[in-house]
Amino acid sequence: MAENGKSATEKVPAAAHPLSENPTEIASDINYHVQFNPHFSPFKFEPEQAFFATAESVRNRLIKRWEDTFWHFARANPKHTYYFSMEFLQGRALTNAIGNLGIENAYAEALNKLGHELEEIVEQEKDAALGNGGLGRLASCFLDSMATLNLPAGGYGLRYKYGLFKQRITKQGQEEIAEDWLEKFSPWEVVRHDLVYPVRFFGSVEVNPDGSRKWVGGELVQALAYDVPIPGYKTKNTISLRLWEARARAEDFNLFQFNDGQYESAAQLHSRAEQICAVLYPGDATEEGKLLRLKQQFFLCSASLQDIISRFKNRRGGYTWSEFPSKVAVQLNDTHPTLAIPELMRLLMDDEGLGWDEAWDVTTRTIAYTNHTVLPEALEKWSQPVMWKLLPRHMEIIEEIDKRFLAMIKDSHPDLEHKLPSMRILDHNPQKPVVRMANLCVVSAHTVNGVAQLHSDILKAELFADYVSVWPTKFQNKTNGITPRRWLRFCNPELSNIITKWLKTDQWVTNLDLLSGLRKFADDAKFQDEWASAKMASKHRLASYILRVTGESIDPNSLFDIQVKRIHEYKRQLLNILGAIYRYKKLKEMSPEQRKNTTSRTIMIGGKAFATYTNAKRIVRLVNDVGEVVNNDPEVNSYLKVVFVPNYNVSVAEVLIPGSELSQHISTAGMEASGTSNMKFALNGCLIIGTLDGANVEIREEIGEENFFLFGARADEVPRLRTDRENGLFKPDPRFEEAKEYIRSGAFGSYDYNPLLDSLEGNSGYGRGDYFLVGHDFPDYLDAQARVDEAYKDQKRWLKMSILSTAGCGKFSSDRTIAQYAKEIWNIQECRMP
Ligand code: NBG
Repeated sequence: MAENGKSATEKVPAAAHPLSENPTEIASDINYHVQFNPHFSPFKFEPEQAFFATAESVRNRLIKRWEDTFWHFARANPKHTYYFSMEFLQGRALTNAIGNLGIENAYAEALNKLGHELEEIVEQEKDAALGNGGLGRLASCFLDSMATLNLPAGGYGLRYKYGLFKQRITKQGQEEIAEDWLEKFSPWEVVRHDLVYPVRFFGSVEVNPDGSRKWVGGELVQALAYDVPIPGYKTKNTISLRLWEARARAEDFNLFQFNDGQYESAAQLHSRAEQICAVLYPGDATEEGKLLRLKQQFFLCSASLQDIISRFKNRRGGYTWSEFPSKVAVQLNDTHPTLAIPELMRLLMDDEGLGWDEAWDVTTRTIAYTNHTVLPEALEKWSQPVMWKLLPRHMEIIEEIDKRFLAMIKDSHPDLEHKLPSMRILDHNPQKPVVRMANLCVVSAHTVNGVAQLHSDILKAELFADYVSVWPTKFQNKTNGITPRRWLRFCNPELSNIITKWLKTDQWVTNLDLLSGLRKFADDAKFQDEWASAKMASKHRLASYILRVTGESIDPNSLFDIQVKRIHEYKRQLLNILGAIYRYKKLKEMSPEQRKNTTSRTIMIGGKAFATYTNAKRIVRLVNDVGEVVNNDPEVNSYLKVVFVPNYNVSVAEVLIPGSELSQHISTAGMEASGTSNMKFALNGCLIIGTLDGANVEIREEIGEENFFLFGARADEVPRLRTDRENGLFKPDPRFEEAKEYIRSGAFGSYDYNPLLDSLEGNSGYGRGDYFLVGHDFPDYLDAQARVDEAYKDQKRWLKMSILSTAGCGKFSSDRTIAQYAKEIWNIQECRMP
């Protein structure tokens, strides 16, 4: 691989062997990997062995294209975007890879010849869960779109040994278990021993005789690159997700101590290096935890920038630094990679000898920032003393940026001077001096964007309002999107086939707007029939999955109602479960005859709670406790089931979403920046019950308000409702009181849910006094759910709404989002492989 360090004019090596699409040849290729590239006994060919051999055979195809793409980019030398993200939630790769390469059928046939079913082999793969939720999955959807749109672009992240934990549900609720996705190995990554960079921590700053400064001493680790090839759909372009792993150097292993029997201290630097990429989001309640997280962030930024700079310097025809921003765009996925700003400044000034002004000009024209949240606890603030200790040179640079920002405001925006305490980067609060990472991003990035229109409006009107008059054109919106490949074409083949058949083209897979062509069939009885049977097939698949993982049997004829996402009070799973409790209580009060007139429902809730987030964990337990009672109550369990879906992740979503009929996106308005699962559900013909929050607003606009079950306070009403509450003006609806009382009565076991219920009481305070307005929205929510029940009784109408949901989702393709980033923020053009 010559992408780095070698000139692009060197000869492109020829492919070692032809990449056949003939099933017989593919089968022999798979066999070849079993025999000559064995990771197991070559005499075994169980599904697991078959998966690894199949994946390696697919990987070889990807590698060929990936090498060719890099050569092509190197020769064409276009501007390149690098997406910096602490999270990539890739999920499984096999179906996606053969799907994007258009060789699913050939592989299915080849595996058949070898006595295996593709469906079963695919299930062997562990999810690469190097992320938490929407932000990480968005990054992965973006990579798919960048490749598919033939953009010179790629991602930089960390190769965590343990990604997001595995969630096990016990009688006590959630238990976290380390998930070793690399237990065997990952067949998709290419280790790059040619790409190794030193990364420093701690140490001190030295002043050179000429006055320039230099960061010295401290602790050095090495960043080693692993490349994951990312194939585009129906294009040869295959880009890279480059993940860094931290390693200590051999010379840091103290052989003397080891031979002296001091094994632990001999390997101390090694184990400290290993900690860096050990886990995604290590707990940060302790000082050590905070330091480790900061180390992770800096490690990502430093290694990636050194790599970018080395590539820039090695490009054809030499370089001048002022050209850097016309060759390189860096996108910061939230504030986690903010240290890229002072690190780029440091590399340019201290290593490359640029002056402040020149370095600042290059940095600010290179870096752009996406904000993904307005929640105060998610806006990162790092302690100044910790930063001084870990990154002394960067703190000097941040101080200078802050100083120059203050001077600029005083000089050219004196009207804003009184706002400086909250606008500046450094908060010198003597109790807790911090660096405000979002402010550093806003001051330094050339563009700042939100992720849905409402969210971007809120950024301009509230969070970043004071900066708007300083930089009126800096703020943009880029409504999120999802890849139609993974989230419809591959996860829902039944529905995809019908769409292709009726649209008479499969072009919708790369031009999602074409789905609007389905509108004209929304009332067509034949089309509705086919639509309904595709949905039913997916519901059956989902029901068998639920049976397998929970032991609960659910009825595919009931309405499948799903809420899956990280468990958080603002996402209001509590509203959902209180609604379920109320429904259960009413069913209990009905006569058997009355029950027969109700709409049977299966409510599924899934998601992980952060290990130290106590109320979120109580919510998980409550859902399970409610399920335990409801599902075992013979009087009502043919009308209602409540199921907690354990260990929600990307591949579980691929089963749940196609089988869903109603999904809940019910956050307190103004708090969910965008949401992206709402788009996935709607794309798969699932109706939404939701608030006017995040991207719900735009989804409702696109699919038509009559096809969306809306309820709840609007974002602009929320502050007043909170004040009313503080002033004791809130009068709870009796149904809300009834549902809470039912829990208190012990109907769902003896666990003490008072701390959770107390969060819904009282008058004020974040997380208390019902900050998330569950009580306010509850009656409206129940009414909306009643409208759902009615609508479901009329299946023709429901199907029409379902079709119109899918038909209206064109806008939510991540291809559209990425095309907008490319044009409006990055200024990059497609660079397609011939
Ligand atoms: C999340 C938001 C979601 C949004 C995703 C992707 C963070 C910090 N933010 O609403 O909560 O859809 O980002 O933009 O994870």
